[in-house]
Amino acid sequence: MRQQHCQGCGAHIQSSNPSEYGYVPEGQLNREPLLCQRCFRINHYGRDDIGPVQANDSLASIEAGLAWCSGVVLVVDLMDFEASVPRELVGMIGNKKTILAVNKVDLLPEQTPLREIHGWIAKRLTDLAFPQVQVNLISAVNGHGFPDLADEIENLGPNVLFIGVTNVGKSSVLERLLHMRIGGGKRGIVKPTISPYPGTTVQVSRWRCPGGLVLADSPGYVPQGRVSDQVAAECARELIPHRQLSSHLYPVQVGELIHIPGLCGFECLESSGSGLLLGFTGSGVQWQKSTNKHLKKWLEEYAGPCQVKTWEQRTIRLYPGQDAVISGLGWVSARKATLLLRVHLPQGAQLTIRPNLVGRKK
Ligand SMILES: Nc1nc2c(ncn2[C@@H]2O[C@H](COP(=O)(O)OP(=O)(O)OP(=O)(O)O)[C@@H](O)[C@H]2O)c(=O)[nH]1
Ligand SMILES: [Mg+2]
Repeated sequence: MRQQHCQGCGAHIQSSNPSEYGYVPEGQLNREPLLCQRCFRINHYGRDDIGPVQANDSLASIEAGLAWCSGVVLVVDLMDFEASVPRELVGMIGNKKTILAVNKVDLLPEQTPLREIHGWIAKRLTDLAFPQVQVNLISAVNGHGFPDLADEIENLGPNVLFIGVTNVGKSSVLERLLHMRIGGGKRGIVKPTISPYPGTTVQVSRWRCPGGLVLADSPGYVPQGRVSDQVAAECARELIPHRQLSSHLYPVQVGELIHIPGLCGFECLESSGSGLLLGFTGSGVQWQKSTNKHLKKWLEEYAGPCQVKTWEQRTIRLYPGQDAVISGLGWVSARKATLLLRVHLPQGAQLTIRPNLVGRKK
């Protein structure tokens, strides 16, 4: 018998275990198209009863997808760019024809010129020794950049795989394309399952489009060092950016602290002048200012839902016009003075220093 797959998440269909992926009660197996119980519940109640796909399983599925496809759309999240382009994943793509679709540009502050963001991405890709690829800035929420993306996809050959780390919006991008001319217009009620939780898509799922084109969704590659992956689901929901980026400007002096309660802190050890730190967030958490006298209270004794248990400290020098990014959490940007900062962050979190994403570029 031919193996059946859930249209929403790609999982193999089974009727024996409701607490595993792909469960459909026996009486409903002849429905067309098939949607598993987990996808049904995510779509209707916003609840994932089984949880994220495991890293090893998603890796095996991504490898199978890469062996099948003629070209790749690598979807990345502009709000977490560094975690979105892991070396291993880029290595796996190898020489396949690739488009880099930089998603979630709707979260940028309105006055940000996209021309500057293009330049910033080109520079980041060079710094990260990333191969030269076509870059498209898009938003699956408001449709920005989709006509151009659809045109570029036509150059990738007949089998196109959407690939990327978890939660960057692969399924959302695919869904929007399926509604466009390239996807043959509206595809009925079953669509790729989208959720705010990382690890929703389970296996490669293929969508046949006019002219023989096949677009395929894939499970997310699980990156290392993203704080939102290391915390409980209710906390991850708080941390993942979902609204337009906002920034708060804090003058900082030696002995002062910019922090997100219970999650991270940037303590000022030295300053070359009257320094400023801009704290960026587009999520449910907020930056605050305090002094290092209260560091323990705000970081270690804070009892919010996201309390970190094991801490790590790093000392960095941050120059004006640079961001210090904690993957899956947020970033601070230095202005006016060079600051020596002691960073308190969750153990294993990725800390990156980069040219500033938002604000005037050199
Ligand atoms: N603001 C904003 N949110 C987006 C955009 N695209 C996707 N999202 C949101 O990002 C979250 C993840 O979207 P998915 O499409 O499920 O992401 P995915 O990459 O398929 O995730 P996995 O299957 O878990 O790997 C959802 O809450 C989406 O609504 C976008 O362009 N802008
Ligand atoms: Mg998905």
